[in-house]
This record gives sequence, structure tokens and C-alpha cells, in this order.
Amino acid sequence: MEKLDEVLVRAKQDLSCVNNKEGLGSFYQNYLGKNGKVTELMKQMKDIPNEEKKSFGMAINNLKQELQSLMNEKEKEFAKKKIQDRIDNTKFVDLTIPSNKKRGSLHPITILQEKLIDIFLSMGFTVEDGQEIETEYNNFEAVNIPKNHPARDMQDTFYLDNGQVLKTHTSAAQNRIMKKYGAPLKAIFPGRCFRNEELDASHENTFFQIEGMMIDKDVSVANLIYFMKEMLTNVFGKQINVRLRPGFFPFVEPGFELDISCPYCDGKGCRVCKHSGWIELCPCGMIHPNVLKMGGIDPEQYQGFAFGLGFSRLAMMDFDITEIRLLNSGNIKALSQAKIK
Ligand code: FA5
Repeated sequence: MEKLDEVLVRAKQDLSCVNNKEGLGSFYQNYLGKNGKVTELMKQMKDIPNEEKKSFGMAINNLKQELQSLMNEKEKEFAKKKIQDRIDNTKFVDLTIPSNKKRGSLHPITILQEKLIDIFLSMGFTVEDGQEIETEYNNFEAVNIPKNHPARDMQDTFYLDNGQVLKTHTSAAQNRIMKKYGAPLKAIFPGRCFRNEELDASHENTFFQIEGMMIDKDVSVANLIYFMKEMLTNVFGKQINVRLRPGFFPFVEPGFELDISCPYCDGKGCRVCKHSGWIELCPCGMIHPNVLKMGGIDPEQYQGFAFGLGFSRLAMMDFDITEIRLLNSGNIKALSQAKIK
């Protein structure tokens, strides 16, 4: 029994020096492990006279329980210390200090796209998704540009190994949308386009267009002019005049280049309109009968207009950005100088 008391005193001393989990592991091995001091004492049970065996056994059990609860205490102490250490080493952030970081904003392209979508939704158009990777058929053949047609040269693009192309214009979605809805339909489809281009301040290899199509009975150029004027008046927040000049695109007949009266000088002449009072903005026209036919729509019954607005360039005007490459640059410092209204 004396030996048991000695072991307990010794164990308490040893445990007071333990200050980590590894130390606690060694302590366990030294006392309660296979060859530990308490286990050794238990092995002596056989030499104890029978009448004392019971009390010796109980004392050993008490000793084991005491050591176990001392170890549990120690473990709790370690856990508390770990939390305290983390608190002591954490650098607290004072959320009340004003930040010197600039606030973020949406990208000019996103802002303008949302504005255009809202305008067209309010005029009863649906918004469709186009694909960035398209079949050659949808990008060219379905819009009346057969293989070897010279118009393909104007829209050279990036061809994938599987023969598909990065779409050169949003018109590539026309055929899919006509087949999906049939006539009548009123839809816009914004999207990213790609061309193998000589790059300059207004030509990028990756840029955005928004396409619009309206197909119904008795649709005419008058409808086209009405919707374009409505859209532009909403974008610029003032009355915009338009004029049409003849333009060639194989998928429209007749085809036009739509110019707008310069919204910056109200047609008087300025740097933006190169002192002409007009800005070339949006190719458009009446959808070619072949294109309607390929889309499964009877051109004898239905007509439609289509337009393909280059809205990277519109964004440049709207946000006073003089270099188109800025729009794809991810250069926050430069983009934040764009006049986001
Ligand atoms: C087309 O892409 C026709 N699909 C538009 C169309 C649709 C006509 C429906 C008739 C009916 P174009 O190649 O001109 O046309 O491009 C349209 C607009 O996209 C241009 O006016 C211009 O604003 C923009 N654009 C074209 N190429 C680039 C480029 N490399 N970088 C930036 N914008 C471009």
C-alpha cells in the first residue's frame, strides 16, 4: 500500500512537468502502459496474501482512476491553452477603420449589356443565349455565306481541330433560334465574337455584339427604324435620329448601315463623329429569304429584320474609352477611369 502512495506522489510530480501531448503519452506509458509502474504493481497481486487481495485490488483501481482523471485534467488544460494561444496570436482587424481600397463596379460591357437587355425586354423581345463555339454551318452557310463565298474573308476566324469555329458574329445563332421558335418571333441575343483581325484602337480579336431579330407578317424597314430609334434613345437618354445607307451583308436584302446623329454634339460636329454629325453604328437589314427558308420559315408568309450592333464600340462611346483593348485587359486601374454613370 505504501508503494501505491509513493507511485501516486511520484506520478503527480511527473505530471506537473508535462506540458504537451507527447509528454502526456510518455506519462501514460510510464504508469499505465504495458510495462508501466501501476501495471507492474498489479502483477504483484499474485504474491499478496488472499485476505489482502481485495483491498489491494481496490486501491490499485483507485490509483488507476486517479491517474486517469489527472491526465484528463491535463488534456483539458492543453485544449484551453491552444485556444488562448490562437487568440493571443491573432491580429484583430478594426472594421471601423475606413478602407483605402477602391470600391469595385461591374464591367462597362456588363453594364451596357444589362441596359440593352432591359430596353429590349420592355419592347417584348426575348433574350437568347448564343454559343461561342459554333458549327461552320451556323456561322456561315445558314446565313447565306456558302463555302468559298468572298464574304468569308471579311470574317476570318479561329478554326478548331473538329472543324467548328469561334463564332465571328452573333448572326450565327439566327438559324438555331428560328428553328427553336418558328415565326412569329422577337428575340435578341448578345454574345462574345471572335475574329482574326488586324488590331487597332477600334478592332479587337474578341468583342461583343448584340443581335436582334423580329419576324412576323408584314414586318418592314419601318419597324426596323422604329425599334432602333427606341433602343438608341433609351441608351443615350435623348432623342436620336437615324439614317440608313446601303450596306452589303449576304444574309439581308436590302442591307443597311445604320448611322446615328452624334449624341455628343447633337449633330453639330465634334471629335467623336469626326465632325460629320453622324456615327456609323449598326449594320442591319431585312432577313434574306434564303436565311428564313434555312431556318424553317416560309418567306412567302413571313418577313423579318435583323441587326448586329457592335456593343464593344457602343461601350467605348458610352464610357468614353478610346482604346478597345482596354475592355478585355482586366486592367482595373485603367477601367476604373471609364466614366461609369
Ligand atoms: C456583322 O457582324 C453582321 N453579322 C451584322 C448584321 C446582323 C448585319 C444582322 C445585318 C443583319 P459587321 O462585321 O459589320 O457585321 O460587325 C457588326 C459590328 O460589330 C460592327 O459594326 C462593329 O461595331 C462590330 N465589330 C466588328 N468587328 C469588330 C472588331 N474586330 N472589333 C470590335 N468590334 C467589331
